[in-house]
Amino acid sequence: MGKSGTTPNVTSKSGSRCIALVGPFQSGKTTLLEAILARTGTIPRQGSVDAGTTIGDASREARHHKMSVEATVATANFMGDSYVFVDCPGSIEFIHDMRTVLPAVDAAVVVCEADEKKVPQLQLILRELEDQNIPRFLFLNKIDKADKRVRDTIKLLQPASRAPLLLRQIPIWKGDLIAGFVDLALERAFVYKEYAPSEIVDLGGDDLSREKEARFTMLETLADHDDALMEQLLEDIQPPRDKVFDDLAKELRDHIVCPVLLGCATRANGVLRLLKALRHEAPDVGETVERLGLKAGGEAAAIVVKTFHTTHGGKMSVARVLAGQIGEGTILSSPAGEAGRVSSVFKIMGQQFEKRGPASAGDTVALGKLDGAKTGATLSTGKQPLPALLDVQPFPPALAIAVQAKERKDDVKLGVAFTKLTDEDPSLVVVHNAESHDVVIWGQGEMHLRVATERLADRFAVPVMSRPPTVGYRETIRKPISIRGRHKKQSGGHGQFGDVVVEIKPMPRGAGFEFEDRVTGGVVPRNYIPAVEEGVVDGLTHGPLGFPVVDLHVALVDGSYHSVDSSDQAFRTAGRIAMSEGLPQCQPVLLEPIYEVEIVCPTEATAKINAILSGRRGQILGFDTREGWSGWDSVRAQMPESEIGDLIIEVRSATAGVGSFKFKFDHMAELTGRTADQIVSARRAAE
Ligand SMILES: Nc1nc2c(ncn2[C@@H]2O[C@H](COP(=O)(O)OP(=O)(O)OP(=O)(O)O)[C@@H](O)[C@H]2O)c(=O)[nH]1
Ligand SMILES: [Mg+2]
Repeated sequence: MGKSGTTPNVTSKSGSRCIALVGPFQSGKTTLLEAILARTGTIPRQGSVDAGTTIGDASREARHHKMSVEATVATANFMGDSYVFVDCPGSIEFIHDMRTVLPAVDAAVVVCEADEKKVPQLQLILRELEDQNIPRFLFLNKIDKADKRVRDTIKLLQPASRAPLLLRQIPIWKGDLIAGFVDLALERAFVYKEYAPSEIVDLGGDDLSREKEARFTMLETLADHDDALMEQLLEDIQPPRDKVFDDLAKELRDHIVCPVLLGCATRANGVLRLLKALRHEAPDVGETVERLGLKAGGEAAAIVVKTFHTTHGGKMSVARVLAGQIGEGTILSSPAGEAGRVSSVFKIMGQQFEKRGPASAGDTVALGKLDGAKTGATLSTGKQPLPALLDVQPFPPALAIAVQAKERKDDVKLGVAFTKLTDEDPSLVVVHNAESHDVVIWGQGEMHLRVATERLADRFAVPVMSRPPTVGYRETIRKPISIRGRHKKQSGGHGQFGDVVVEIKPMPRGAGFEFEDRVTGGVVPRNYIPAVEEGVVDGLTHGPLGFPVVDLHVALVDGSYHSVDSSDQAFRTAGRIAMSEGLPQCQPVLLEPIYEVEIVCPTEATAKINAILSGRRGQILGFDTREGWSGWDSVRAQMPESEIGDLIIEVRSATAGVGSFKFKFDHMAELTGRTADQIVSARRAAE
């Protein structure tokens, strides 16, 4: 490995590095990846998100929506070292793809903007990194649009980070624009060139004094955890440059600070300095193995960061190799069982895959045909599979749609496509509703579900239709009655005769259904009684309002039979008749499912959330500060299922995209009045 001319103290690294590009929605991650690829000579020309020409957003869905909808991997070389960058989506709806990537990376570059509205999103992402002890740089992007002092921006962003944000570069202003930067560790000034490396310039007098001051602030922060440095500062001794770089690297890796670099991804400004910082300061795979607690003996080990199914070539697992070597023919196991035999190893460049030789510790590659490997799985080659290193559970889904194949003949294909879709993205959940026969896809939001249906059509060739899922309404009764159900038919030879008297009465909420046999004297013979109960149950599937009937007690109290014409079938029909004639007289009433919902949101949005909940017939149960999250609240409420349907859309728009909620069924509640009438007439119309 060659030494850099400008930065002292290069430590030799082993293996390829894996770096995640993360950050709030639309902050410029994909553009930064493009700039990195162009700067490293990996691609001849820098593409743009707006023109749909980037490596990161090359998928059809990403180009269509001009946003990242999945993690994308690209491989590059810089100064003789190999790097794999994973461009993660910023939208909270696709955050699961980021969360499965993070454990495997050596460091993350958090791309952010000087935008107050995006601070909660930044906090959310930093929290993931902090919780997992992943070293992180902040790349303050879109510096070409800066309209406030960088120092003020840092103040704005600081509440999002637990570790102090350590400004490593200060801008050089030319009028209202930032024309370059001073690197505080190097003590050198650079002016930006469009699509070309920045040019070293002399520091002017004014900039020089600003540099001294900013550098001192940086050193002071570093000295908080370095007594020797603190002493030097107190004694006014200039620490040697090597010492400063050592401290920067150490404190980054110990998660004590979060260094901040400046740049503009669209013009590839600041990108070279970022790459150099990664080269000198980011940990290598050895440290990542330690962080993950991997204890491999001689065997090879890897973790799967992403899974996808190609249109023709079967399943691919993007994996980071942590130890040993994995090549064509390597048989891998996970704690869940055998994962399969690697068909080929591929170098990844966005949507392009190129066969390569065996991968060794540090490499991030695609492994072909590991049908038994799941995203997040720990793979290994030994006789005994290594224990799982991690378990990334998706956030609970928040929005659902019912789907069906546009063409009946595709039903089987749809089932297969669902399996692949949820294998790729476990934050989607497919549920078959036995009662309504709906196939319901649950996802993290509107765009997530839209992309899921687009993938069904584009990648798996099953176009689908979607609609809101059926709400689980029920009905019950308020008034007890007694009624006779009589079935008598005389046709040709054998007739049919069944005759029952039942008492129907309401039961408390949640009691369900009870049947009681109070027949005396054998007026309905024993052997027909189960048939009567079946008939009653038949009558409950579709009550007078159109919904299943619950919370009632039915007692068989009287009846009569015919020695020749009576049968199970005849008594079952009699039971059903008793219900269909009796229930409308029992004052039927609609029941709707009520859920308990817990919404978390930044405090400034809490009032808006309360208003949204009240506007949706919600009953606020209380609110509190969110545990462990400064500046966030948690609101609890009870809400009807029908109002939760698209609640997430409103919650997201009230919270700059970061609000989320959990819900669980609580109880069924009576619903009367206009809303109930509308539901009942909609049901009738649908039938
Ligand atoms: N002015 C300016 N615009 C930028 C810069 N970087 C990115 N953009 C623009 O910001 C928008 C979003 O850029 P992307 O690269 O797609 O951002 P992203 O973070 O990948 O977005 P998601 O993956 O969807 O979260 C695009 O219109 C870019 O052209 C920058 O440095 N300066
Ligand atoms: Mg992107």
